[in-house]
Amino acid sequence: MNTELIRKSFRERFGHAGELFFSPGRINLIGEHTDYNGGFVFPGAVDKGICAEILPNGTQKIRIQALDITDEPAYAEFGLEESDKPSMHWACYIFGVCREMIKRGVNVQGFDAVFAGDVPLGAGMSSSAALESTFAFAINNLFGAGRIDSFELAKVGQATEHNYCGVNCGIMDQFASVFGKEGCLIRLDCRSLEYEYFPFDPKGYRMVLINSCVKHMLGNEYNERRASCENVVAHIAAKHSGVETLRDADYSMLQEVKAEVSATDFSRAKYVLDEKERVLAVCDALKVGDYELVGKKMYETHWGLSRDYTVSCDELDFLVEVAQQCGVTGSRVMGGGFGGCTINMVRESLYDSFVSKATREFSLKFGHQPFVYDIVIGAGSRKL
Ligand code: GAF
Repeated sequence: MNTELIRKSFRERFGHAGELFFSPGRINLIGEHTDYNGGFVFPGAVDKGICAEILPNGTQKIRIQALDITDEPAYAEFGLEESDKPSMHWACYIFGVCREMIKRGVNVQGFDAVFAGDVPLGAGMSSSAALESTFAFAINNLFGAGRIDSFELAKVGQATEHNYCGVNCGIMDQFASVFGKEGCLIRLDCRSLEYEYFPFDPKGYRMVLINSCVKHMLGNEYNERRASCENVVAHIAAKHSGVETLRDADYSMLQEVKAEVSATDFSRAKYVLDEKERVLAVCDALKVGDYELVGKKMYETHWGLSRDYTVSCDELDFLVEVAQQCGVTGSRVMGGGFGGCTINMVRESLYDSFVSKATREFSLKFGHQPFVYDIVIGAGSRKL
C-alpha cells in the first residue's frame, strides 16, 4: 500500500519519523462461525490491510492520528491505565491492544502513531483484526523485544475484541492476519491451533469479492449466535460428558436436546454441524483440485448462513442468486455476515459477464454500486 501519506502526516503532526508496521485483512474460503465452536476455518491474508507509523515518545501517553476515520474525531490521546479507555470506538482497539500487551508483561510506554489502510472498513475483511495485529506486532517489536510469540499476538487481538470492543469473536481473523503467507490459505484447527498452509492457485478460476457496501458492525447479534451455540453445548454436555464445544457434538446429540432448546438455537447449532462437515469436504476437494466441489460447498454455506444462522441480508442473498444464475462455481457471504462481501469462485471464461451483470443488476435493485476486488493472497504482520 502507498505509505507516503502516512509518512507525510506523521512528519507534519509529530515533526520527525517513526517505523512502519503492516498487518493484512483476510478472506475465508469456508468455515464460517466455526472458530468459536472449536472447529476448522480456511482463511488467507490479503494484500490489503492497515499500516501504522509509530515512534516511542518518552512519555506515558499515546497520541494517534487515524487518516481514514470520518464518523468520529480522528485524533486521540490516552494513557495506559485501565481507567484511560478512550471514548472513540476506533481508539479502543489500540488501547485494548496496549492493555493486553501490558497484561502479558510487556513494558508498554507512550508512543506517537499515524495509521491508514486500504482494506475496506465494515466489509467483512477484518479491518479490525488488521488494526489490532498491526499494533500488537509493533508494540512487541518496540517494547517487547519480540518476546511475545505469534500465537499470543493473535490472542492479544482477540482479547482486545472481547475485553474492550464488546465482540466475543473467535480466533480466525487475528490468526490469519498474523500468520498469513503469500499464495497460501491456512487450514486452522481452532481448538488446538494446529495449522497447515495450503498453496492456493485454482487454475482456470478467479477469486473475487463483491462488496454489498452494507456496513456490518459485529456486536450483539454476533454475540447472540455464539451464546446460542454455547447454550446447545450446555444441554448436550449434561448428557455427554466431554462435549466442550459443538466441535465435539454430532447430529444425534443435537436431536437428543431438540425439545430442550429453542428452535432458533437448534437451527444455529445445526448450521455449525453442517459447516464442520463442509470444511473437511473442501479440504479433500482442494487436495485433488476439485474446485467445482469446493464451489458447491460454498453455496451450501451461504444458504446455511442465510436460512439457519440468519446472518445474511437481502443484498448478499441477491448477489449469491445472481452468481448462481450466471453459473459461477461458488459464492457466499464471507466473514461474520450482516453485510459486507460475497466471496466468489468464478471460471475465468465467466468472470467478465458475471462481474458486469452482478454490478449492473445490484445497482438497479439497491440504488448503489457494489465494489469489486480481485483477491490476492498476501503475507501476514510485518515491519516494512
Ligand atoms: C468474524 C469473527 F471475528 C470471527 O472470529 C469469525 O467468527 C467470523 O466472524 C465468522 O466466521 O469475522
